[in-house]
Amino acid sequence: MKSLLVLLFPVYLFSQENCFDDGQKHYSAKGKLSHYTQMTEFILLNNPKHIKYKENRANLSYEEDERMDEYSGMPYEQRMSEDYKRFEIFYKYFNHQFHYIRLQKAGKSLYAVAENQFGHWLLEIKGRKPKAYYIGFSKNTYVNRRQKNGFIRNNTLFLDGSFISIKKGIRFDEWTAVKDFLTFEISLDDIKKDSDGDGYNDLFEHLIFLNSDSRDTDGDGISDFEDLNPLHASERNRFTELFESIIESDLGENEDATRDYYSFKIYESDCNFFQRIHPKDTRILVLSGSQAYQLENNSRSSPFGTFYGRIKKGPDETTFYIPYFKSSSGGRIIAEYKDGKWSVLEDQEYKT
Ligand SMILES: [Ca+2]
Ligand SMILES: [Ca+2]
Ligand SMILES: [Ca+2]
Repeated sequence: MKSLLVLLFPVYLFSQENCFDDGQKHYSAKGKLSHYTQMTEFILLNNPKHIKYKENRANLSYEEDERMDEYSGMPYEQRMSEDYKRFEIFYKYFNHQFHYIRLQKAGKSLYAVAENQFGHWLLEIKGRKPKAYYIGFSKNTYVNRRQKNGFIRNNTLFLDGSFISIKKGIRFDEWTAVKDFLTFEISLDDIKKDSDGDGYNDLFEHLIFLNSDSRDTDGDGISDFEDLNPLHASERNRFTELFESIIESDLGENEDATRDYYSFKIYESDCNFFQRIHPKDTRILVLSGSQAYQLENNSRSSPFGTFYGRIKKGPDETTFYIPYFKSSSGGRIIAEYKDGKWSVLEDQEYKT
C-alpha cells in the first residue's frame, strides 16, 4: 500500500492539473436542472431532515406573498432609508452582505431573518457578538417576505412559505407553487450547530464543501472563517498569477471585502492552478465542475459565478486563451505574459 501511494502521488501532482487544452471537450456542468427533480414528490422528499413543516391555512400563498409589496409606492431612496432605520444594528455588523427581512428580540439576543447569494440565514446579535447561521432550505423552498411576528419561539425558528417548482427560463426561472400554506419549523440547536467551532455553522460548511469537523479544511494554517480561499491551500507560480489577474480584472472595484465573511465570489474551474490562487481582498470559492453542479442544485445561489475552461497555448508560447462563460456573456480571455507580468484582456464574443 505504501509503495502504491508513493507512486501515485507524483503522477497526481504533475499530470492532473486539468488546466490545459488536451483536445477533448470540457463543458460547464451548470444549468442541468433535471426535469424530474422538479416533480412535487421529489421536492417533498428532498426537503432536508432538519426542516419540519406543517400546513397552516391562515398563511399567505406563494402568489399572494409575491404580489404584496410592503414599500409599495415608496420612492427607492425612502425605501432604503426606512430599511436602514429598521435594521440599523444588522447593517452595522453585517454590512450589505444580506438582504434583511425581519427582526425579533428573544431573550438576550436580537435575531433577523435575512437572505444572501446562498439563500436564507438566521442572524443573531448577542452581547455585541454577531453570528450568522445558514438555515439550509432546499432550492425548492420559498420563504415568504411577509412573516408573522415572533418567528422564534421555544428555541425553534418558524417561517411561513411554500414549496415551488423551478423551470429554467432563458432570462428568468419560472416558479410555480406545488405546496402552499406551510410553516417551516427548525430547531435552533440544528441551525446553530458548529461542530468545529470555526464560526461557520455545519449547514453552511456542508453547502460550500468545507469540513465541518476541521477548523482548517485546506490545512494552510488559516481557519476556514478567515481564509479568503478556504477550499484550497494557495500556491505561487506563473499560472496561479494568471488567474489572480483574471479575477482582479473581473472585480474591478477597490472595496475591501475581507471582513465580509458570508459573501463569496464563485468560480467554476477544474484547473488546480486556479483553485490554488491567493486572492487579495475577496473571498472566493473555486469549485470543480461537480461541486458547481451540486451547489447549483442545492441552493438558490444566483447569479452563479463564472465558468473558466481550459487554457489554450498560442503559437508564440507567451499568449494564452481561456474560454469563459458568465450568466449574461461569454467569450475568451486573452492573456499575454511579458517581462514576468500578465496582461489580461476579455474578448467578449456574445451577450445574452
Ligand atoms: Ca464550523
Ligand atoms: Ca470547518
Ligand atoms: Ca485554511
